[in-house]
Parts: sequence; structure tokens; C-alpha cells
Amino acid sequence: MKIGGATFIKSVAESREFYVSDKPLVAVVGKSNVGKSSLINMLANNRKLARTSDTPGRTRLINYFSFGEFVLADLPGYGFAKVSKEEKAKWASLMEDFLRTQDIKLLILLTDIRHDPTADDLMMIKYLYHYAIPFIPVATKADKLPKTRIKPNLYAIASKLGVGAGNMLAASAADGTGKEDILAAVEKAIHIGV
Ligand SMILES: Nc1nc2c(ncn2[C@@H]2O[C@H](COP(=O)(O)OP(=O)(O)O)[C@@H](O)[C@H]2O)c(=O)[nH]1
Ligand SMILES: [Mg+2]
Repeated sequence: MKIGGATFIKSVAESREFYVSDKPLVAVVGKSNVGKSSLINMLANNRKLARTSDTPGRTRLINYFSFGEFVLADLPGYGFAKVSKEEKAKWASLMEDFLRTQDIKLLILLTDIRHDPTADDLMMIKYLYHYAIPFIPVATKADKLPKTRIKPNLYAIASKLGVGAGNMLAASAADGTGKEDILAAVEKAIHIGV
């Protein structure tokens, strides 16, 4: 699938502001700083579309982007230690509402290929199975590993997430690894009826 000119739609902080459209919805989720916004920019061929940051935990909003054939939601990251209890509760209720009520055709679950999945990643997987949300696990920042470490790390992460090793994708926003595979998964998911 070719992406021609993705654009920002809006940011929302409340469930009642969720973006409604007749286009299929795809979402990206993962811990703060894992590379969600960078991955979105890679898919869009536009480094300036989603704001990326070296400081984790800045995005407390859902950012929606139009990718033409589909809408992509950049979900607020989890696992950032320095947020208040109130903020955590707000995040949890926003995420729960989103996962429970939005018709998500595909969710891209990002982890860092250099690290074991976190407790929050495992919790997210549980939610995804519970709400029967189609997802692909993607391990990003693959450019930070020597080539020989990519497959072993990918398989170790798959095993810890409890997903099929063959379904796990490696990605890198720095060198474009995984872009075609992710877009192919999106295309397949958005064309499966309803
Ligand atoms: N080397 C490398 N750095 C990355 C990659 N993806 C993200 N980063 C860096 O990781 C930091 C966090 O990225 P960002 O996309 O803002 O993460 P988010 O909080 O999940 O949206 C930024 O400094 C990015 O430049 C990648 O694939 N490779
Ligand atoms: Mg971000």
C-alpha cells in the first residue's frame, strides 16, 4: 500500500472527543519513548507528522492522523514512572474506553527490541485478547542491535509476550526496516470485511 500525504486530524484528551469517521481505524500503542510517533512518521514518509521526543511521557493525548485509506491513532504511552496517580488513572480510563468502544481494525503493539517486554506490555496483551482486538506485535529500534541479535531478541520477546514467534515483526524508524510488512498487515486488516 502506498501512503500519499498523511495529515494530522486532531488530539483528544477525553473519551467523548474520540474521532468518528467511516474510515477503518488503526492504532499504535506501547510504552512511553518506545518509538510510536517515530514509527508513524516512518509509515507516513514524513518526519514531521507526529512529534517525537527524547523525554518520555509527554504525550497524554490520543493523536489522530489521516492516512487516506485509514485513520491512525497514536495512543498515549504507558509505563512512565514520573506521572501522578491521578494522571495514571486518567490514562487508564481513556485507554480502556478507547479499546472497549472503538472499532479498531488493527492495533500495532510496539516494544523495544533490546529489552524484555514490561509488565505493562503484558497487561496490554491481556486487554487485547479480552476485547478481541486484532493486533500485531512489533519490536522497534532494530537498528540499535547487531544484525545477528535481531532474530534471537525477536523470538525471546514473542515468547515472553505469549505470541507466535513468526508473527513478530522487527522495525526501525531510523532505517525503514519493517515498513512494508507493517503496511501489508494494515492493508490486510482493513480489507477484511465489515
Ligand atoms: N535509533 C532509533 N531511535 C528511535 C527509533 N524509534 C524512535 N527512536 C527515538 O526514540 C525516542 C522516542 O521516540 P518517539 O517516537 O517520540 O517515542 P514515543 O514516545 O513512543 O512516541 C526519540 O528520541 C526517537 O528519535 C528507531 O527505530 N531507531
Ligand atoms: Mg509519541
